[in-house]
Amino acid sequence: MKIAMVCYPTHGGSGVVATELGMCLAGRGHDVHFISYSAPFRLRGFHEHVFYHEVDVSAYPLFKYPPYDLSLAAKIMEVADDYTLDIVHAHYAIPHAISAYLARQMLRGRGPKIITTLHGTDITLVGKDASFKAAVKFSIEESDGVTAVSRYLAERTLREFAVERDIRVVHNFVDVERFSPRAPHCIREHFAPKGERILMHASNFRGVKRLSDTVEILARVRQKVPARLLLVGEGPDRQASHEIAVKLGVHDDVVYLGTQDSIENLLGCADVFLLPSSEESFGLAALEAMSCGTPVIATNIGGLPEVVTHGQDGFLYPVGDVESMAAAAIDLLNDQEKLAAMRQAARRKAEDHFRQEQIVPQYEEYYQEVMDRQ
Ligand code: GMT
Repeated sequence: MKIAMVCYPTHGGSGVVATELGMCLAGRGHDVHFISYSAPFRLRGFHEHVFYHEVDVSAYPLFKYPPYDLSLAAKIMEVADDYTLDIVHAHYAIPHAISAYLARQMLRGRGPKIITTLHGTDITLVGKDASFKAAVKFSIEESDGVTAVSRYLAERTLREFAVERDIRVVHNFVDVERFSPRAPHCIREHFAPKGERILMHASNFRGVKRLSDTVEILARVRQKVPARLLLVGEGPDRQASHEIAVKLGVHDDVVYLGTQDSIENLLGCADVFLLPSSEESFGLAALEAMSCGTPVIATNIGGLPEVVTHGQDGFLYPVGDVESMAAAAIDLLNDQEKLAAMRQAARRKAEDHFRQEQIVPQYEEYYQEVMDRQ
């Protein structure tokens, strides 16, 4: 098949899933065309069957806000025409699904099928904004196929957007060879020179991630076990988390690593991965940690219970319950046998339920199903 992946190129879950999916499909012989405003960060090196088309945004002085959506629609149309695309796969409803719809209208029925994958905040946060809601609903209704990354997200979309259509659940996935306990990992001593235990969190440091809770957890853990917190990423809540670390007197043990392209080399270094989010449609970072054999302590919200099984491969607690999260971490860090068993269970979960070889064919089948429909 000839497939376009329309996605955000930055360090965000939807862009990561789109890129990994595209590379895997290319490895299976499909032609994959990435369309974005810059090359997706995980698209490293040369890959056979992979093409990249950059969207140029006009800087004409009349535009206070350059119309990216229109430039994107024009680029999708051009690529669809030049390469006779079968599928345009839009990752994230805003604006990708809407631009894909416009491109198809401009092609006047000659166009490819449009499949939209809902990732989370396009529905749970941004999509609920009054200025976007009608457009998001419209793009979902007008797509030829719609997938969601968890049952939770599919159900919430149907309920909150009052759409009556099938939404196929295709869970996120991981390359278990690359994200592996056996992958070349960072040197623990570099981050924990006195043999401290390592807590880790990775995200875009936005409000929903509750970054400060990770610092609160560290402060409680450190009262019982020497530990350090490695924070991977960048975003608006970085400064607030630093201020809390200073207030709690743990700032020397909070290490900001910035955004990292090869997080697979860091995750296995951690003893525990923290994801105390208030919204999480799936939690790809948690899955990648589990694949590296790192148990997850997270919140019992959104799609996280579809990824983490409480007490088996991690722990889930209510949003803001930093006491319980810290107690679970302390218990685990003090019990080597339990930690080792949980590490194995986390890895097994990734291998048995979320390996890319198992999930990517679900997308291929769905593409075919949508193409076969009149
Ligand atoms: O986590 C984010 O805020 C980024 C966001 C995105 O779309 O880039 O992530 C969402 O999509 C990921 C990939 O499907 C999911 O694993 C994340 O759970 C989801 N984030 C939220 O729901 C907050």
